[in-house]
Amino acid sequence: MNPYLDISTEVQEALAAGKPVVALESTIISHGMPYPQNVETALNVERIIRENGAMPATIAIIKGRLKAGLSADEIEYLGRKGYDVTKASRRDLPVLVAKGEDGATTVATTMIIAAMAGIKVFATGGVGGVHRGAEVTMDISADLEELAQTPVLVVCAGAKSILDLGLTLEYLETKGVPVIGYGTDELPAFYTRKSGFGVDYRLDTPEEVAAAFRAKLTMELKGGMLVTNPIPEEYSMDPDIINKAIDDAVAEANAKGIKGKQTTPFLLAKIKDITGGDSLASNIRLVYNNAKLAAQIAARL
Ligand code: PSU
Ligand code: MN
Repeated sequence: MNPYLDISTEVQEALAAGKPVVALESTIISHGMPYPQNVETALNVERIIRENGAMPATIAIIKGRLKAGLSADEIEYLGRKGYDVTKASRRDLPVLVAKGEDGATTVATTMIIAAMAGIKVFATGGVGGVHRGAEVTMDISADLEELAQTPVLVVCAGAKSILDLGLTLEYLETKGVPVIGYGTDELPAFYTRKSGFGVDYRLDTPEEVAAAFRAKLTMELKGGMLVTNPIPEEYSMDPDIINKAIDDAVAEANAKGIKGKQTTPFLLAKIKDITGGDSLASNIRLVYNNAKLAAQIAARL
């Protein structure tokens, strides 16, 4: 086993017994939501995964250790510490580990640590992608490169239009990452069920998704799979309101010269401010919805 990796006892036992396990990220805890909703959501997500017959493994870096499976105290610690925990993508791992620091894992890093631990399914809210204006800034999330090379299935609610959704799909196509619409032909846009962009394949049951990913693993095709699960209708937002909030947030980020790893957290926080917390409520609901689907897929894999 990787000498930097700690797998919690219950996650180890589940893996050894061949039981379904679902990985969860921690950037969403430290950077994606305010305290205390972040901790409450993270604990609820774990409960939902258990209720659906799988073992949750929240992933983070704590004092330089790569953790698969956190205690409630560790989740509380990351949630309280918030932005003071370094947002850790692939390039951040070596220095954080060597210095014994904490890191909140993005989709990319969560995939890396999940793969090290032998976990194949991961649930989150939104993935990183190709940012608007990337043809000049080259701001393309390391999440996409990870999906291209690490064999973990990621369940998300599509991508927010803080990204250029068309370019994000093109990039995933180039990298050979299947983009699945769960019960939909259209890429969901996180807060809304529709984006105007088509997915590669529509699959309607956890069995079908598990079968497709199993085929990918068996063929030893490099990389993961992106399952996009639309937010439940009752929690979805008015597209005009949310798109206006996103446009305003992107304009402010550009005016302030926000760059690099700050961009995504800045935009997420702005959107929450502009919509007065409605987007946070939707965000929480879609994460629960993804956790449930990921547990169902993991159970059939
Ligand atoms: N998009 C969201 N919510 C999030 C993130 C992205 O809608 O919480 C987080 C995830 O952890 C994702 C990361 O992996 O931001 C991507 O950051 P960047 O764009 O800097 O790669
Ligand atoms: Mn970026």
